[in-house]
Amino acid sequence: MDAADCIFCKIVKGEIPCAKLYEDELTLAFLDIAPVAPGHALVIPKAHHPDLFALPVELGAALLAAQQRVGRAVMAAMGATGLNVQQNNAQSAGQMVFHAHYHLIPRREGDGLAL
Ligand code: DGP
Repeated sequence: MDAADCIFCKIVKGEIPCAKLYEDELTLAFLDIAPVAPGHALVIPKAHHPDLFALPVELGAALLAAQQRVGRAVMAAMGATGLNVQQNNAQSAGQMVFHAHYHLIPRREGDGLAL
C-alpha cells in the first residue's frame, strides 16, 4: 500500500477526522478508533513508512519523545499506573494499518487486559 491509499496519511492530511492528542513537526498522536483500554492512543510518524523496519533511524528520537509525552498524558488522564507500548509489524504479527505506529495502552492493576 502506498501513501495515497493509507488511512493514517489521510489522518495526517486532515482528510479523515481523528481525536488528536498531540502533534509536532514529525509526529502525530490520536486516540485509537478501536481501543482495548480507555485512553488507548497511537503515535505515528507524519511521513509514510510502512513499518518499523522502514523507519529512518533519525526519526527515532522524535517518536520516543512523542511516546513519552503522550504516554504520561494518557496515564494521568486515565488515572493509570502503567502503560504498554505495542508495535506490530506485518499481518502475521497483527499489523492492520501499514503505516508504522506505536500503541500506547494505559494500564491499571487488575484491569484484566491480556496483551
Ligand atoms: P495495528 O493492528 O497495529 O495495525 O493497529 C491499527 C490500529 O489502528 C487499530 O487498533 C485500529 C486503529 N485504526 C484503524 N483505522 C483507524 C482510523 O481511521 N482512525 C483511528 N483513530 N484509528 C484507526
